[in-house]
Amino acid sequence: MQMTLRWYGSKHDTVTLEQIRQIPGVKSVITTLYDSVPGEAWSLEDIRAMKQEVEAAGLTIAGIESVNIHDAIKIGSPDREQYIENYITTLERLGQEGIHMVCYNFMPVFDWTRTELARKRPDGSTVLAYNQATVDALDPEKMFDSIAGDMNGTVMPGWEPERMARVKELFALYKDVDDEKLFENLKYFLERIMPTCDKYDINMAIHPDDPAWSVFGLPRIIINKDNILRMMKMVDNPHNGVTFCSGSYGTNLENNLPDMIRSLKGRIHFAHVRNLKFNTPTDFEEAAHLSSDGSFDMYEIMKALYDIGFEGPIRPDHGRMIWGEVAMPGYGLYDRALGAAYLNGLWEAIVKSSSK
Ligand code: DNO
Repeated sequence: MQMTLRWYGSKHDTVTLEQIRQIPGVKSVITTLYDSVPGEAWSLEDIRAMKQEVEAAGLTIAGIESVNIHDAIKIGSPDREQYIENYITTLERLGQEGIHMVCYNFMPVFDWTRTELARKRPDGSTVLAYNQATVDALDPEKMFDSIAGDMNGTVMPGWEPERMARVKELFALYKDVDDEKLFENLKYFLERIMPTCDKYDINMAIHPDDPAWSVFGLPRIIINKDNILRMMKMVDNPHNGVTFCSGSYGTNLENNLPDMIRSLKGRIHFAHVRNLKFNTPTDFEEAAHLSSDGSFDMYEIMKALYDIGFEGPIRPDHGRMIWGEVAMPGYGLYDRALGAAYLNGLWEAIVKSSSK
């Protein structure tokens, strides 16, 4: 595996490439053109500038998170053709620039959903948290406003204010889209882009829905082993793969994470590894990466990745906000650096003990 850190670009991130470079074992970042609008083709100049900036700091780009999918593609409206063409152009340009992994999601309206961005834990750190009863009582149009105050002045991915201003309109667009339709539209999209992925050796890595169930009555399909295996089979090409995100699949305690990883051998192109602490099955908060701080066995997760021969990029996922840092919730430097060091330690131990 290749340890990386997510970086939002010098315009948006409080963390610098110079800081990332000093985290032991991190030689690459996962980044994106954060100002790009879903549906637009990325320009070669912008991709090159992003690459040059990262490389000038002594790092490389291990992949893109995300090239976002325009709603027309998810909904399956006639104008999706143009957006798919644009997506293909972006993939071609990324491939030409030597970038071979693209993370994306197929979630309607909301990307990830949390009810709190700064819940205080007993150690004084603050973390993102989710409570189902709060979601059930909330008007989806108010979701953004209810958490916006805790964003520390940053623009959170998937929660861009322009997009949130259109929530009502977006809900209306998805009114005839159920799980089956969403699967169908995903299949259509993947079949169209696979020839380009084959040509440029681009691994597509779908991110799970977070949380891994329907919120606000919207369809959500990338939620469990059955559905993800269905997706792998419906477009049976190794370039059609997965971002294995432990913190997203893990929101549903019925998902057996190591078993899911083993069932996806050869199709995991990217891993997000983080821990959650469940207070009840419908109330959880994000914990430190260390197994004993949360509810997951991180050794078993890393061991399963090792056992399937995972060689792709991995990143510590959301960190707690600690040591007074003010950053995008989940994406500060300190706790993610601790996470990277811990995951690297687990990996070294697994590699060494397996070769004895
Ligand atoms: C949240 C992230 C997601 C993820 C997208 C992928 O922290 O894990 O926003 O990047 O769903 O497209």
